[in-house]
Amino acid sequence: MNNDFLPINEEHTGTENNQLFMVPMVDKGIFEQAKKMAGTVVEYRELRMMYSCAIKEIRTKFDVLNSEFNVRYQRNPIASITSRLKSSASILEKLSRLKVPFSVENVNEHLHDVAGIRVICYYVDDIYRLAHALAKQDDITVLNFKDYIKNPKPNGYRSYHLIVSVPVFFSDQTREMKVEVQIRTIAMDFWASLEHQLKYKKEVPDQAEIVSQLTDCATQISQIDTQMYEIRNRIEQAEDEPTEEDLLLEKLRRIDLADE
Ligand code: 0O2
Repeated sequence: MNNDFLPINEEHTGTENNQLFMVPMVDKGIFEQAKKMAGTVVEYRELRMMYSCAIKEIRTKFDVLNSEFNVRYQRNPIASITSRLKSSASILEKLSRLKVPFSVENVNEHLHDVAGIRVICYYVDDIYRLAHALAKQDDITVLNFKDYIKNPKPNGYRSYHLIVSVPVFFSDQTREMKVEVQIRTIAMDFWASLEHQLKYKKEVPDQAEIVSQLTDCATQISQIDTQMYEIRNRIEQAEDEPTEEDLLLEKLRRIDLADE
């Protein structure tokens, strides 16, 4: 172990919610910043609460879009939504990487991914539809976006990323809060989750070869996404003319859906 590194805790890996995690190791600089963080605990907790509320705002927007698409187009574009608040250790690590000292102001100013939400879609076209629908909402400001679907990372990573700002209304103030939104298909998410795990499994032998294989898998997954999209379009186009009974049942189904 590098002597410059001090563990916050004992160094170990383990499982939490069935996911591999590593307790982060911090250098002496970060250790001092951690003490500073602990000193501003009330202010810092309040900031985390605000980010947590911003996640709720964005999540609700996607829930609404999902319900609307269901009623209008008879299918859900969203398979699932997950969210996370960046851990304090990761915040310190990232600030240190940016060579910015810890302060509540610096977290707000320099970090764009304290609040993160991940939207998993079935089909690629739904990713763009949802991103566009979110971006054009009056209270949303798009600060940045990255299209890793049209321009995948060299390792094959594909996803659509947006950094948005959303107003959150508190009892005594309104705050514009930044949220990182990642939108990807189930297939893209499957790949990204495995690749992420691999990064932390330092003991995996022949890592370079595995990384190269993963890049091949990413290409295959991209082809599967395209094929599934084409199959869906063909099925939708080939659908029979509905009978009167079908139309009536569909009407009833839509009435029920509007309640959800
Ligand atoms: P976590 O724990 O998921 O939040 P930055 O965010 O500034 O560090 P960058 O390159 O400007 O880096 O942001 P980018 O490219 O938008 O990537 C941010 C997030 O996308 C990452 O967050 C990952 O969640 C995901 N991501 C990006 N590249 C990859 C990749 O190659 N593989 C996988 N599995 N995920 C990726 P964090 O902060 O790394 O982690």
